[in-house]
Amino acid sequence: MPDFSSSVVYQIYPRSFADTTATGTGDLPGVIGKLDYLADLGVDYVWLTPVFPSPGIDNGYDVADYCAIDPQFGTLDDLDRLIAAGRERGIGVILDMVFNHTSTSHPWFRRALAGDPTYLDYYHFVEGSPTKPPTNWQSKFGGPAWEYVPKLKRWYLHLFDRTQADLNWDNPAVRREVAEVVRWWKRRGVAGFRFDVVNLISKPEHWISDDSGDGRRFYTDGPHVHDYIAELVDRAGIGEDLTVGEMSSTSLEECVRYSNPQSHELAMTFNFHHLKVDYADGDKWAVCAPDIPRLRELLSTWQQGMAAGGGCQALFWNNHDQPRALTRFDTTGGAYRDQIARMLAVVTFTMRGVPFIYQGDELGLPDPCYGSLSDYRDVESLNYARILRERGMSDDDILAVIQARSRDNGRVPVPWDDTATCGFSEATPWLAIPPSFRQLNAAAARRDPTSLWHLYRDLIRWRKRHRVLTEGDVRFLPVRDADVIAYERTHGTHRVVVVTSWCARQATGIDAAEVDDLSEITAWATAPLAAVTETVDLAPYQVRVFATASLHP
Ligand code: TEU
Repeated sequence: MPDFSSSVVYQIYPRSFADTTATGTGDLPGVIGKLDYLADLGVDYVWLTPVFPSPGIDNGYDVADYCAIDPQFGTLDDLDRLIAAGRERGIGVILDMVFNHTSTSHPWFRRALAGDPTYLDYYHFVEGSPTKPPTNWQSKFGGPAWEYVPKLKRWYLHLFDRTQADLNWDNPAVRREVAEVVRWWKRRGVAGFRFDVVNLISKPEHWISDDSGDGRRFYTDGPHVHDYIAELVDRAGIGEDLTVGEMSSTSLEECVRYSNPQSHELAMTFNFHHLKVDYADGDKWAVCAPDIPRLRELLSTWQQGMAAGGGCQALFWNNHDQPRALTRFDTTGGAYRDQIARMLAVVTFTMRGVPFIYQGDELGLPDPCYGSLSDYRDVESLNYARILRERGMSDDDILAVIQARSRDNGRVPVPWDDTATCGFSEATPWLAIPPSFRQLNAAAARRDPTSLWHLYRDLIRWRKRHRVLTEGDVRFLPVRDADVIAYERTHGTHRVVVVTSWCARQATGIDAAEVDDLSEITAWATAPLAAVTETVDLAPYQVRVFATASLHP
């Protein structure tokens, strides 16, 4: 399996990227039109979240046809043109394959509903009484994970929305079908694949209720998941391509196995533990300040553990499901937005793994903080607003939770210029663009050589030039302050030390001895650099980078 550690992936949420048809939603020609922008930034791959025909209940993660393009995004011809235009610029296209479930509008599910036994066996249909679901499992979007179909006198499993029915991977026919879908896209020239919640595909042999949780312990990293993934990769012939599995509530040991080349499974994995350090008691809907010692422990455990086990991690702070990291790690309400954005960027490009940029990271987009619940669109947000209301929470408190947690935070259309709709669309955008985004537009960022955008561009180039950043060992360093995280990368005689502050006060970072053989890279400083005497000290949310002289940009 090739080593992807010097590659950089840029994630596009096409609906919110660029609209060429004045519909208010982005499309594939919009992506083609921005390829020069992406080539200039220096990325190697673009990952498109699903663009397949879909009723759109979960914005495309409810797929109704795996081998076509939803007309709202364009045509198959547009995708072919995107692949070709990307190739001319050295950019590969990664598609997002959602195989844990299909939309209930998918022909397979429709045939199942019509009672066809072949297709009933494509899903998890279980006979039973209308009042008693097979288990007490909960959907990840809230409410029970089972839906009753009176006509069939059966329940079907849906770990997400009720319109997203889980596929039965124990059925060999299902495994053949999905492998064939991947082969079909690969033949069209697709360079890689992201597999949505792929560690949930293997369900337990028996349906058992969970007396101590929501059921996830029974189906997360389930009994045959490694075999099924290895089989899929082999059959589809994608062992040499960039493959990344999205792993829900997983463990380090499992991710080592999914991504160690010897397992012949995936090139890398996403995990989310580092983005739950602001969940009170692990509850996404209970907001608390980020726990930085916990973040340090997680980053160090995963970075060092993946290295020790020969696994590979996707490095990311944002995606289409997450509130923007620069807002969630900011305890001051926006005062240090630029500093935090720069600090997160440096961390992304100096850790071990494969860096992923999510659209708008390079512009420093914050959460939009809409003023009303009616501004939010996401199915998960709307479900939870209802659930929180049923639990007796006040409207103001619900709005505050949704503002902090909604997946729409990451889905706001990209501001390309400072016009009323920010150059995203000539129509009203499907999700409102807050006026403040006008100042953060891409055109202005590219004109300003000191902008965050240029830092991203510099970091991409810098990482590609130095093996210490791609192949080097990683070790977390002892810190003098609970809100500091520091680590070193080493490769032969080369060494880089990164010291970061995650708080809005001055902090004492690490002992000066850790950097006494290195010199500081001053080009990316976000605040005056305190002299290094006994310790390396940090201004609010500052990042300081020290490196062997030959590594300086
Ligand atoms: O997300 C998986 C997933 O579980 C989440 O990130 C989810 O949004 C969060 O845990 C809820 O709190 C993937 C996709 O990225 C997401 O957009 C889809 O909605 C989901 O799978 C279902 O396909």
